[in-house]
Amino acid sequence: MTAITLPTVLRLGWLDSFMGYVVAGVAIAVLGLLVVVGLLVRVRRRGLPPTPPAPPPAPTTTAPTATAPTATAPQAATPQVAEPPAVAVPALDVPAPAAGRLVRLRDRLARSQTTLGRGLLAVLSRDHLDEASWEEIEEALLGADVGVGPTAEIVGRLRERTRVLGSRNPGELRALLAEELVRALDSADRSLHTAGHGDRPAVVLVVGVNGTGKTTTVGKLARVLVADGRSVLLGAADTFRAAATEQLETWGSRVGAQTVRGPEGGDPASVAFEAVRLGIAEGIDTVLIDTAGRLHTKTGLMDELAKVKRVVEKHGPIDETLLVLDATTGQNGLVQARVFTEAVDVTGVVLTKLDGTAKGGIVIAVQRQLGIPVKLIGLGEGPDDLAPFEPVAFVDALLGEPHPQV
Ligand SMILES: Nc1nc2c(ncn2[C@@H]2O[C@H](COP(=O)(O)OP(=O)(O)OP(=O)(O)O)[C@@H](O)[C@H]2O)c(=O)[nH]1
Ligand SMILES: [Mg+2]
Repeated sequence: MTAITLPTVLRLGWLDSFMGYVVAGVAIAVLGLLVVVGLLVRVRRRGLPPTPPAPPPAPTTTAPTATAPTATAPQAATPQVAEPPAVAVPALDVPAPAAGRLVRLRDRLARSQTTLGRGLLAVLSRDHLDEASWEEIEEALLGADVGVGPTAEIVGRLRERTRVLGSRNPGELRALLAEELVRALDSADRSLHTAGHGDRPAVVLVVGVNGTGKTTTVGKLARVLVADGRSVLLGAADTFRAAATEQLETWGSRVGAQTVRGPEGGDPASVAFEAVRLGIAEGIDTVLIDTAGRLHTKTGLMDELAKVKRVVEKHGPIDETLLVLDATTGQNGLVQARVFTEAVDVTGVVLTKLDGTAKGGIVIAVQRQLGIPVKLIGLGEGPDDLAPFEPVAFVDALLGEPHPQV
């Protein structure tokens, strides 16, 4: 037990005042610390980029050259880049891979199957194939838009082979027919040149008359490329309609691709040029350029496209020029196609709307009459309804029922 003596009391008094000093000291230290922390936070804030300003109000003017102004906006005539919005980024789509799409989408060719597949197989399965039967087969092929030359060739070979083989088994006949249709489509290089060149992106120019599906195809193709791990930039060189640019931007934003746009009525070639320039600067893999399908005059459109091509090629050669044809327009599409092939070097055809026609045979006519390979086919309005064209799978879908081997 400790006795409380005078010296102890004196010592406690000293201790009290000492504790007072300690408390005061600690309070001052804490205060000082708070001031220092406050100052540090302010200095750090100054070093960080400013928080994004509130988006500028939507322009209310309807003047063709007035695009949404920003602090660093170039002149109205200069193409602008629409990036996916910085704030509240919507979840990006995850497109389906392109491989095997034709097989997955084969039922979209159902209408073609009815005309061509079932009709042909019914005739071919008859006990006796007389002259009238062969004429029916010819008519079925012509009716499916296969075209006069290829039809004569296919029927000629089929006649000869069935005669030699004496074949009447439906499975064998189907296989023979499939072989001849595939043969009519084969021997073309269908590879799509979309891989970048290291120092610059691959450039794909998409052309065709209005309404054939160019913008939709550019959007779908962007998805295919993104699904394959490529970076993609879109050029909205259809400055004929403002809505065309928005349509393209919507496709791009769904997969995180930027769109370079110009003012409505502006120079399509300068938009295309700027798109490729930005593609080079940003190390993009593939630049896809959408064009107008209509101008005031037809010759004007061809001149414009030739100019787009010339101007873009200042950056380097165009890798692919895809002509989009609407399969439902049948042989008319072939007439249009010739006009385009004269203006720009078409390297491949995209045949759209094959889901909406019984004339799937147009694929054969396009390739044989134009001498240009069909590289992609459109089988619907959905975002992933674009398939690489594969003759065997296509013919298989066209003929309907499965068969042992082609
Ligand atoms: N059924 C079907 N519709 C398609 C296909 N491809 C495109 N379309 C539709 O065709 C219409 C026209 O497509 P766009 O891509 O705007 O055609 P465009 O060639 O860009 O037209 P312009 O810009 O006016 O020259 C749209 O309604 C598309 O959804 C397809 O493969 N199948
Ligand atoms: Mg368009």
